[in-house]
Amino acid sequence: MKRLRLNRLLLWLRNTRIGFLALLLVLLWAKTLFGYFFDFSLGLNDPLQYTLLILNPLGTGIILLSLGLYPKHARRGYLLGIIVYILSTLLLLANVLYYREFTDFLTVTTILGVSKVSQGLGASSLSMVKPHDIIYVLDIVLVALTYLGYGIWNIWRYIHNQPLKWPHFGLSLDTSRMPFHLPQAVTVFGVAFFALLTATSEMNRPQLLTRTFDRNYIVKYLGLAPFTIYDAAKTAQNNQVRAQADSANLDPVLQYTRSHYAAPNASYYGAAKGKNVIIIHLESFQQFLIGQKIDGQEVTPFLNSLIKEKDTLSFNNFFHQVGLGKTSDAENMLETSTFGIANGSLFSSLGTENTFEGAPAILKQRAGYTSAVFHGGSASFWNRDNVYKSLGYDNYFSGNFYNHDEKAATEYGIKDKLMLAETPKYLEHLQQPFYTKIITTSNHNPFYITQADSDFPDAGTDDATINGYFKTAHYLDEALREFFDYLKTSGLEKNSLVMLYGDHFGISNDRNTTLAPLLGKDPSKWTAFDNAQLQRVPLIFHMPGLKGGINNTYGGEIDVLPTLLHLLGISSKRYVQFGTDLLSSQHDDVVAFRNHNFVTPKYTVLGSKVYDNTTGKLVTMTPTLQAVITKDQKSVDTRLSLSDDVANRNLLRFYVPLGFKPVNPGQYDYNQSLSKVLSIEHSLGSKSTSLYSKNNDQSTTNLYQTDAPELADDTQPITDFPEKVQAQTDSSASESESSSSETVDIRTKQIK
Ligand code: GP9
Ligand code: MN
Repeated sequence: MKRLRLNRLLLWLRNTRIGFLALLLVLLWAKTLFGYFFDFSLGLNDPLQYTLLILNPLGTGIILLSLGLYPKHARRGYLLGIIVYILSTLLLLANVLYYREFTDFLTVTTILGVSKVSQGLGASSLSMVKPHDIIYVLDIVLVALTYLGYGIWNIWRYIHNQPLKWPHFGLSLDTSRMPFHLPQAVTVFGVAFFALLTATSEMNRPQLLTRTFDRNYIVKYLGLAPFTIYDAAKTAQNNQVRAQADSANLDPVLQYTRSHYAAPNASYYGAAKGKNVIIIHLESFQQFLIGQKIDGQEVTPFLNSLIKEKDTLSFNNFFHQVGLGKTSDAENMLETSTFGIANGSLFSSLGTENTFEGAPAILKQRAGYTSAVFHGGSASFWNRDNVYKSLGYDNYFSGNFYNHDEKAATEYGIKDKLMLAETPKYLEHLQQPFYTKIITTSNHNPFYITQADSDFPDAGTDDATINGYFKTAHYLDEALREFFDYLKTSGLEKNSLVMLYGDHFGISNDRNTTLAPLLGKDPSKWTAFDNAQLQRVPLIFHMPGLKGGINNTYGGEIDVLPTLLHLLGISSKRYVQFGTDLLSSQHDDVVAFRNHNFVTPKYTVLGSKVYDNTTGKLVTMTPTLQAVITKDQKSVDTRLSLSDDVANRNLLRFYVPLGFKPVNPGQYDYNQSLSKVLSIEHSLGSKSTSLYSKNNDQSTTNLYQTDAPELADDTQPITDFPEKVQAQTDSSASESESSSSETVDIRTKQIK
């Protein structure tokens, strides 16, 4: 019985058009799953994600292959199916090769070779071919070879006047008429299946398509073909908006930013001239954590003591201004002093193609800074692997450069103590002065941490997210203490300006009433005003000799770049920046939120509601007050809409500030970041200013003390470079050997 059924199935696959297309679907599905599990690392976290991943090639496969059912002529239908199959296979294989080199998926601009940022699928990707890649193309190659063989044989037959013969692989051409509406029914089934998967994905990862966190995510949830189609649609849309813009659109922008400019404060201007800049991105870190106690224990004892130091300047009315792009919006504001976009993430949607006047480029060109980002997670999250090039970052040490093992990993990277402890082995080789950003990740929703990592008391609410938040924040605080200790012992502290900032909320508004009692507030009296006050995040500058204190100025992330540039003694006047120096007497203290709400030192304005900051109550409106609020709202609206224009229409391509050399993103290859810094260090010889060189070619990594439990058994050598990047030290050693008469083995110089 069973045998009979199997036979019937085989006959159906062989003898009907729909059966043949189904066979192609199964083959394509199998190949795609092979790619998903053996070539891509998609970071699967739960059974639902596995299920979605396994099913996602089917939805689009059915839709695309169903095209082969429509043509009346059978041959055309078969041919269409085969074309779809070959193109899908090629798309898969091209992505496999590209991914192997760049740990990222091919975008349409990369495929078309018009991207300024991404290297295309060039010769180097082809050199990444592995023996098992044959699996992707074996069937096509075998069929092609068989046809080639028959072709040659047929030439012989033709010469000898014999009739030609072609292979049929046991298939017979099904020329029967398609049953009524069958093609439509199959397509509709495919669409419904795809829609079901998309809706389930959206439940597992809300705002998947609006926020575009990571290309990895879209492939993981929806599949490779939908990602490519989605990317093509977004690219076309962006191109259309850009094509309509011209340099005249820039006039109102320049008019605004020039008149809005705030001159520096003489007592701070240049206070950190020539110093290294070390920015520490405190993930999801809100201001209320500072000074907060749980069960009588300080959540952030280190930061609490840091802000009391005489050479620490911190801000306690500093607000995050992010939208859907969260971390990436914060980074964008800090690096460019322009806002994120209204819908989605500017980094993800526009960061590859847009022109920026980014902090790393400004600092390199004005003051010779070397720049680098350190982040223990996937390089492509928030499209960072492309955007950092557009911003002019010289180096990007992402997850591949860190030793990950299961114990070290978090959803977004590796645990902060390990990540910070591993960073100096790269940091010490950067030429000084350097501009660096270290992105922490442990303090991220769902704020999960093991007992071994944090024995901080439980906050005791009935919300595990809130309880976890204090524990992960405490863990981050301990990690910071270890990092600062290293800065001191290695001598970096005295040459560096360290800046710490919280990127955005960790506790979302819907949880705030549960949080309220811990903050000494009555949950029944909690209002939208209170939510807005929790948009405060820390901003802390620390540098020996800096005039410290707690500053009450109202400001936000948009204001950081002009503040920082002025501390470094670099005027920000010539750049298109929407923020103003927080230390300037002309600073604009109307803080715009991304949704056009705003806060001033006196009022919090949420839509049509105006709250008094001192009472937290709605104000009684007077005509004079109304005039003030209307004026401020207008200024907020202008600022946001001009910034949106700059981003969406890519207006900075029309503006080159005095002396600014536009960044050429194509010049960076972040896979080579280690070999790059090592060979620069080596070729500079005694002129090298890296910490390593200044330390008589001795590594400082042994000075790093951490109590991370993962390192207690010392099985994980964090001072070693991970195998993947170890090869770079080999190649840069041989490069320097051939280019210099003095032969030095770089490996023995900097590995413990
Ligand atoms: C990932 C991390 C998290 O790299 O920056 O981003 P978020 O979810 O906070 O925007
Ligand atoms: Mn974040």
